Amino acid sequence: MTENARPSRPPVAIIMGSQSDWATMRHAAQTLDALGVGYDARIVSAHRTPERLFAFAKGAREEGFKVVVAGAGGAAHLPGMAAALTPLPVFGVPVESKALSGVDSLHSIVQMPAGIPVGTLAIGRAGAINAALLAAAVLALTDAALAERLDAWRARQTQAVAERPVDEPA
Ligand code: RP5
Repeated sequence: MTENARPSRPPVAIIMGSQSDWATMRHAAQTLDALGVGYDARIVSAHRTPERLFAFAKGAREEGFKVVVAGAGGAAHLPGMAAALTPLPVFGVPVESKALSGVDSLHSIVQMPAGIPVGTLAIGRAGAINAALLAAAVLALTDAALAERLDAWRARQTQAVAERPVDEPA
């Protein structure tokens, strides 16, 4: 297969520990959609599917991914284990857990030992959106058209902020 005939591979892998994480992680996907950045979203559980995690993370660079966005909740070992197994940048999203509101997820992801970094975002939707924005910013370093789309996205966000608050329906 020639280089041109090869189907284009998405640069971002969005992985999550469970189907239940998708309600949060879909915000990362939607943000990448808005920026025209390709992604592949997969369920990869560090605990329930460890072999799948190893296969994914060890092969992620060869698959053509450039950045990994990893969301998990509770005993959230997925981002850290993925970071241990791939040289790609990993952004971790702590999913809000029922029992401890995501503080458990945050602590599980953020306290990595020196040498294996995970760029850890906020708990929940904000973290998912910002992980996608960081992934896009990394890709934009070598993609001028994406850099322009990212600038435009931020400009639209700025323009959307009203100068004064209004009463909202209760
Ligand atoms: C974690 O356990 C997942 O990332 C998810 O946030 C949490 C609960 O998973 P389910 O029991 O809803 O599948 O591994």
